[in-house]
Amino acid sequence: MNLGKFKRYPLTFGPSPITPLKRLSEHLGGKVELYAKREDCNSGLAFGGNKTRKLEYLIPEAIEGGYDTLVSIGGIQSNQTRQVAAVAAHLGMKCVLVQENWVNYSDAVYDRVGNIEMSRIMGADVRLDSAGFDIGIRPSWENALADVQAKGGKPYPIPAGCSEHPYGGLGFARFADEVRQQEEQLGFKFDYIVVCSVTGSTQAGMIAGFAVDGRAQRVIGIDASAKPQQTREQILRIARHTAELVELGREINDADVVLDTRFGGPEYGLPSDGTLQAIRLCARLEGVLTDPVYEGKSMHGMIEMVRNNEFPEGSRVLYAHLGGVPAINAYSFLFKDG
Ligand code: 5PA
Repeated sequence: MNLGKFKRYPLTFGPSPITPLKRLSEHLGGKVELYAKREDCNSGLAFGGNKTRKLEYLIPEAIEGGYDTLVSIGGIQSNQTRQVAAVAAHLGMKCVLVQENWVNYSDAVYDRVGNIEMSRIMGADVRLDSAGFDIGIRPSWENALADVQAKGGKPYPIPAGCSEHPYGGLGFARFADEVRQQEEQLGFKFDYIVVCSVTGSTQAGMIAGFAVDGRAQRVIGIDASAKPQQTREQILRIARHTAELVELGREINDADVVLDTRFGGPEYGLPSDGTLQAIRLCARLEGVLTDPVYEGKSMHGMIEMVRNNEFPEGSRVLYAHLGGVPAINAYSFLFKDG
């Protein structure tokens, strides 16, 4: 894999830590060892997360191209947009964020707290839009780009989750290299990697990156879009493209995409009872927080797979904790009793 030919602007602290989830592993019977790679604390820029790692490969183009405004899109409680706002502030760029109505949920202050609050504090121009959930290219975002241009600015387009960007998969291809280095220090290799998928470039990058040592199919995606067909197509397309970019030397095919669709419901952004139970279990056993939109769903998936003996005994499983915790503030009603 040739990642070295791409410029990377460091936005993270360095390799994100890998920590054992010891009490959770024991609670689930002790036959499988669970670990977490902490992308949720990978950066000092507004709590970081998976987008901060992806943005490291987009930002050189934005700087060198003389762009002055980062323009991105997500739901009202999008983590992507919060991370783009933080990076823009950090670099002294302007930021326009389109926040669509992706989630059928309205805590009293859903559009005031958590991610969107932080983006506003960091000076982003936040524009609410009533359109519903869709991970594709959106007219609202194209309008925002045109608007910046009409006002004399030079907008740098960053699509939902960075995913449709040609370099969107590179950050998580590099994640695989980082894991390999950490495995050398740990003295063992992980048998499975569990990751939450919605717009797809996190898992896609991992598939390309872990294909290097034959582990593409050991990347277990947990769908949190509740529209898994579109997510799956997007993962495959981005994984193929990323593999070409990094000169993997083999094609990525459909079988390389493992996407579990059991845990994404009832809808994008809404947790099931199982999601909420998984969030509480991990929080109470480990002091590690996950959110009801993304990471609680992949945590639920991993816990259920251990309970159902879907991982062979003795497996070491790496949960990629991709961030997202700021959104729990917008779901306070769900947690009013803990
Ligand atoms: C997100 C995405 P992908 O979109 O790369 O599949 O990643 C899914 C994911 N975990 C997993 C967290 C915490 C995430 O924030 N978030 C989006 C956002 O707008 O925040 C892109 C949807």
